[in-house]
Amino acid sequence: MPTLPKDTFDLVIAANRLPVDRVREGKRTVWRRSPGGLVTAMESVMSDRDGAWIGWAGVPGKAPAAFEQDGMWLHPIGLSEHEIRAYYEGFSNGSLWPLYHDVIVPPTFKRSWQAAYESVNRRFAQEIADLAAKNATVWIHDYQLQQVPQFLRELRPDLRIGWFNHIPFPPVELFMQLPARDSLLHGLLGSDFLGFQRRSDAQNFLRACRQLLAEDDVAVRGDVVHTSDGRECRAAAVPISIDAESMASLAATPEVQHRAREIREQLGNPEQLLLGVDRLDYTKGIRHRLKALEEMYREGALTATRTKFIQVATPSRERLEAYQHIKSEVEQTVGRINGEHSSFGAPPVTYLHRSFPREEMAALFVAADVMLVTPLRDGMNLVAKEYVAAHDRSGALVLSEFTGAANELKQAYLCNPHDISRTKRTILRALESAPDDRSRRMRAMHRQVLRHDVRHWAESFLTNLTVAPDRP
Ligand code: GDG
Repeated sequence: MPTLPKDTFDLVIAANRLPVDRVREGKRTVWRRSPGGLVTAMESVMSDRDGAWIGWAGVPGKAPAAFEQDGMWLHPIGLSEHEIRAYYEGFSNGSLWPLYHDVIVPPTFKRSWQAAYESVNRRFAQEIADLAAKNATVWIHDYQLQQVPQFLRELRPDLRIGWFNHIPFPPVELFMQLPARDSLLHGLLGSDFLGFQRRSDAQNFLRACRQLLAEDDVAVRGDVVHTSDGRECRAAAVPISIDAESMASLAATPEVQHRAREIREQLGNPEQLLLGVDRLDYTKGIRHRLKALEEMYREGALTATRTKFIQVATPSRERLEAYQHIKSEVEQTVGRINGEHSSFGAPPVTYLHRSFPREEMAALFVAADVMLVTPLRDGMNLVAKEYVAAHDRSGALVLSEFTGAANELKQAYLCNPHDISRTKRTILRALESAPDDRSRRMRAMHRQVLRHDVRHWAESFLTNLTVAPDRP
C-alpha cells in the first residue's frame, strides 16, 4: 500500500459511508468493519488491485486521517452537523428517499438542502480526483452521490466512471416533481455506465432523460444516452446479491442450528414460526404485515399459542419525523396484538428494536418456517435472499411484488402488501402448503441465489463499466 496516496489507485469506490464504524474499545477508539455484503463484494474485486474507498465516517466534524485496513485504503470525508442535517437527513432522506420509493410519505423539498447536497457531492468528486490513478476505474454508490459523476468528469476526464443505484429509480411522472431533477440527471450522465437493480429502473432513468432533457440536446438510443459533449452513457440492470455461500455455511454450523432450536424453545416450541427482519423504515411494509397478522389472530386463522411472529426492526434514521412516526405506529400495533392475544408470559409477537450479530440473524432465519418480506417498494431486499440462502429445502418465503428480489425469486409466495385480504390468504397458503411444494420452491430459489451471488454482481458491474462505449 502506498505511503503517499495521491493519484495512485486503480480502483476507487465512493459511497456515503465508509465500510467501517468508529467504536470505543476501553479507552481507545478503533475502526470496526461494518457488516454487509457490499464490503465483501468490494473485497473480492479489490483483492488484485490498488483500491481505495471514500466515504463519511459516520460522526460529525473534521475528517479523521486516512488509513489502511484489510488491504483497502480508507479515506474519510468530513461532514459538519449542518451538512448531516441538510445533505444526508434532508435532501437524501427527506427528498430523494421518499420520492424514489413511490412517495409512500410525501417528500419535502428545500433549496438549502439541495445546495448542501451539491457542495458535499463536489467534495467527494475532488477527493476522488486526488486519489485516482490515470485512467482509473471509479465506482460510485447510491442516491446520495448522484452529482459526483459529472463533477468528477469535469476534474478528471480520463477516468472510467460508474454509478450503481441501490434503491429504485422512480417513474418520470414522480421524478419530475424534484426541483433539482435536471441537475441530478446531468450529474448521473457524467458516468460511462449506470447500474440499476431492475430493468424498469434503468428504463425509468432513460425515459426521464428523454422527456426532461430533450432541449439540452441529449439523445437516447436504446439503453445509451448520447450527451451534447459527444459522450455516451449506458444504463442497464445489474441486480445486487449477497455472499450466499457464507450465509449458507453459517446457517449449517452446529452452533447456529443449535441456537435456532433454542429460539423456538424459548418461544414455547410453536407449531409455526413467522419472521420479519427490516430496518425500521416506512418502505418496508411492516405496518401492512402487522395489520394482516392482527386480523388473522382476531379471526382465528392464526392461534396465538400455535403460531408466533418475531419482528426484528433495526433502528434507522431516528432523528427524522417520518421514522419516529412509523416506529410509534408499529409499537402501538404490536402492543395491541399482544394485549389482545397473549397468555401469561407468551405473547404471539416478539418485537426486537435493536441490531443483532450475524450469527443470531442466521439462527433466526434457520428457525423461521415462513419469512415475511412485504415492502411497499424496495430496490432489491437482501433479507429475502439471505433467508433463501439459509434454507435449501425447508421454509417458505412470502415476498412483495414491489421488491427487486421478486424479479429473481419467482418461486416465492408473491403478494401485494396493499391488498391485506390477499396477503392474509398468501400467508396461509405459505403456512399450509404441502412440504413437497415448499421444498421444490425453496430449492429453486436457493440455487438461484447461490449462482448469482454478490461477487457475480460486482464482476458484472465492472465488466459493464469496462466495456462501456469509449469516449471520444
Ligand atoms: C438498500 C436498499 C437493497 C438488518 N438488521 C440487522 C442486519 N441487517 C442486514 C440484513 C441485510 C441488510 O441489513 C438490509 O438490507 P436490505 O436489502 O434488506 O435493505 P436496505 O438497508 O434498505 O438496503 C435495498 C440494498 O440497499 C442493497 O442494494 O437491497 O433495496 O433499500 O443484509 O440482514 N444485520 C445484522 N444485524 C441486524 O440486526 N448483522
